[in-house]
Amino acid sequence: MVEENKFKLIEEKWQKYWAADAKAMAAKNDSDRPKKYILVEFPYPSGSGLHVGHMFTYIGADVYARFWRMKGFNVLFPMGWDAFGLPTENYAIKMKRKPQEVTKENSENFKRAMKLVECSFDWSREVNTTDPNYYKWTQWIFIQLFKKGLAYKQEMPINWCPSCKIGLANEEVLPAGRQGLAGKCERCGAEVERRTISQWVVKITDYADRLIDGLKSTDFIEKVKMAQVNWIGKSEGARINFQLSITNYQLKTKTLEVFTTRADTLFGVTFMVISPEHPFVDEIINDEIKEYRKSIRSKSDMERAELNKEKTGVFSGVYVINPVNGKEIPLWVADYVLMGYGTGVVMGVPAHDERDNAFAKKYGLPIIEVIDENGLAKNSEMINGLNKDEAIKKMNQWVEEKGAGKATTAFHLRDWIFSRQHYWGEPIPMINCTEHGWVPVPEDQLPIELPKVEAYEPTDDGKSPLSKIDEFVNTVCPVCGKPAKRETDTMPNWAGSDWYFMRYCDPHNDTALASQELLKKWMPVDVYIGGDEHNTLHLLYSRFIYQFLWDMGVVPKEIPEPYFKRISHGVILGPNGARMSKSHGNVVLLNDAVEKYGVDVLRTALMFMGPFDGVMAWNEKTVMGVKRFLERYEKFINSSITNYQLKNTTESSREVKVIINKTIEGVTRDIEEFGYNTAIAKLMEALNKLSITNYELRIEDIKTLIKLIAPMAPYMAEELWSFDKLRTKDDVQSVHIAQWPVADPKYLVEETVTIAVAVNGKVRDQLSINNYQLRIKKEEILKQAKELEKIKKWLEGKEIVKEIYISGRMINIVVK
Ligand code: ANZ
Repeated sequence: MVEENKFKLIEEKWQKYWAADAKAMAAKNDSDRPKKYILVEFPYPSGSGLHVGHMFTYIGADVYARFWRMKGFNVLFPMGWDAFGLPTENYAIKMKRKPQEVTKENSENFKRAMKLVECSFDWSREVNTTDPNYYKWTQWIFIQLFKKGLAYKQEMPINWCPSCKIGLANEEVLPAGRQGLAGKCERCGAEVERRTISQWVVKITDYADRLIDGLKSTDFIEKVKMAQVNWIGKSEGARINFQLSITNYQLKTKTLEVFTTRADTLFGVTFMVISPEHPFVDEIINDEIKEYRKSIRSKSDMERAELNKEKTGVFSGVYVINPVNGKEIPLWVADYVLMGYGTGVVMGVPAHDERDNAFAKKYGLPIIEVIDENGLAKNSEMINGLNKDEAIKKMNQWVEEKGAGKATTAFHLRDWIFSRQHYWGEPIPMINCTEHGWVPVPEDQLPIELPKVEAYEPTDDGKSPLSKIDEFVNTVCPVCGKPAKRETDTMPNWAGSDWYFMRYCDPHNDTALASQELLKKWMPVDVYIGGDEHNTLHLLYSRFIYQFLWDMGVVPKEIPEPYFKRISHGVILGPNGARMSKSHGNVVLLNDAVEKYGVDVLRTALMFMGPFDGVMAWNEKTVMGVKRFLERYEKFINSSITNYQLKNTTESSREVKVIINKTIEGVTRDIEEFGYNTAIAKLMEALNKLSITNYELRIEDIKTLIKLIAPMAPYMAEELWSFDKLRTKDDVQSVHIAQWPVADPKYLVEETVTIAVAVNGKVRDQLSINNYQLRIKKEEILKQAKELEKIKKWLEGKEIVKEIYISGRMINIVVK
């Protein structure tokens, strides 16, 4: 495999062989082996040239899938295309082409690339969200949401990007804290405006608690759980009523309700703030407030909520009464209070809340402290001297007893704006009848296909381009048969990816999104590999849709959550350390890399560059190092095979057995935990040890070495595996379905490891333990260290303040 062309020959040979035998890799619906559903986020097939970074994640997932297949599992490892969305639409408009064609081209391109690097996806289950047979079910799900009252149409202020001509979800507007970018469109960087349009909204907030609780039964990495919990943002607090002062008797409204998490600060309230969009503001509107409303129209929620932004507001002319002390306080209208959270009204506690403080200072409002330096309540009558939690509890009780309020929870999670005024998305399957209002398309008429048209540019008036197509718009009401109009909005990008993992279980079903039986067979996804950028929205939306379908009985009762484990993959940067992209001029094109190094080297090198969840720069040196390693590995196995022929009666020595079994043990453990870089390092180490000493290998050990490298370097492994000399009659044809080796414990007990034991940084003794004891608990190792005679002496009469253990190397006990 040293010479390039030999490489190519090997690749071609096995490509043909594997293509003919693709079934061996495919998931089997009727196998009784244990199943393993390995899911990697399906890509948005963009049109830009594919580079090595694009393939990093898929290769990493593929190593995992190959490994579990060899471990005897019935592995479901599918792939598809999340192909609706703006980038394709924008690109198609620019190139004056049809998005359908562009999508087809791009996904074929991606598929070719994935095949090129030998990702062993089960292509018989490929899905494409833009295929009418697929989005029929995306539309069906929407209708079920509507029927259960979880989808409704509402006039909403939305973020409007004047350049993309699209409504953006809050999360698609760049957040505060990004200097100069806050409030701009995530995709094009244009300044986002506020507009009010009638939109479909999905009530994900009904599931807020479930989405938090459900996490308990999953094994997501902690960072992902936290991201979900924070996004949902559950806040325990209270709603408290403030009466309008008697001087406002002419107004219809008599009380205003605030949401607060700090009822304990009620005595420190010196003003009240209402969101400019609050309906009450209409009752008291005057020129000044009108002017103020106008001035904030283009601000995004993120900008308004930002802590260190200059606060603005106007006095409303109205006063309210603080229920705890009967004091009259002024009501202000200010945009730092958002209509979408809590009640849209806030009690201003300038002594203890940062934003209220800035506001009070600017407008000369009084500041009253109600918490002392020890965090205890003061100036607050019935709760004086209590700590925060006690004070909140007692005050909430007091408020409830007086009928002035109620303890409640608020969520930061917002309902999900489900309308886009764009062409390239799933049509929302609803019909508007003047008599019957919104009526869903009868299910037997699904899918409502996106009409194939010449012009689909978004329009300035904010209407979907579909609204210009009369044949699409005009229809009849399913209830009364009279003329009616179709909804022309399309679904957001997230719709198709909400349930694709279910479709993979049963991709060709045309009577259901997937059968119960096959969902039961394959769900939940055992491991879901994805990018950090999808830890909030995609993961929440798809968990919500799954939970909703679970409630409807569409998915099996015994599987309440869709994903068991979720892990994040890393990113490959360009050689200069910047994100690999055309605009940075640092791309390593996939085709070039494959041409230059071959697939095995590319795969193994990518996996060796760093931890699978890390951020690492492409490094030519690493690639060359890995290339040399694979060449040596192959050569070593080749010569071992030759030796074996000469001395086929010899047993491997105990030394060889120890090396081999330790390697099996380590590589297996590492791959299970996505530690590909360390698994490869262990193979390198094994090769070094075995080759320096000229040990002779028995046939089983040779096979083991081939199997251990197979997930990373599939071609080389297959080529070596195919040597006639190695074969016995019950060997399977392909190494990729051969049985993964299992370490024999009798060879694992070896070597002593010495750990330096220090007290206050000075080494005082050593602890000798067996290397397999290294896997015992840290506490046990520390205990043994503290029992060493010399160490005991140093610890006598001292208090241990800290114990540091650097695995396998050093212990430091800090005493005083
Ligand atoms: C008085 C107070 C005193 C507050 C204090 C905080 C600290 P989380 O934790 O995020 O739930 N708030 C309530 N509704 C709001 C809205 N619509 N827009 C902006 N701010 C709003 O935050 C809850 C706190 O945020 C509430 O508790 C309220 O201010 C404010 F020392 O009430 B607090």
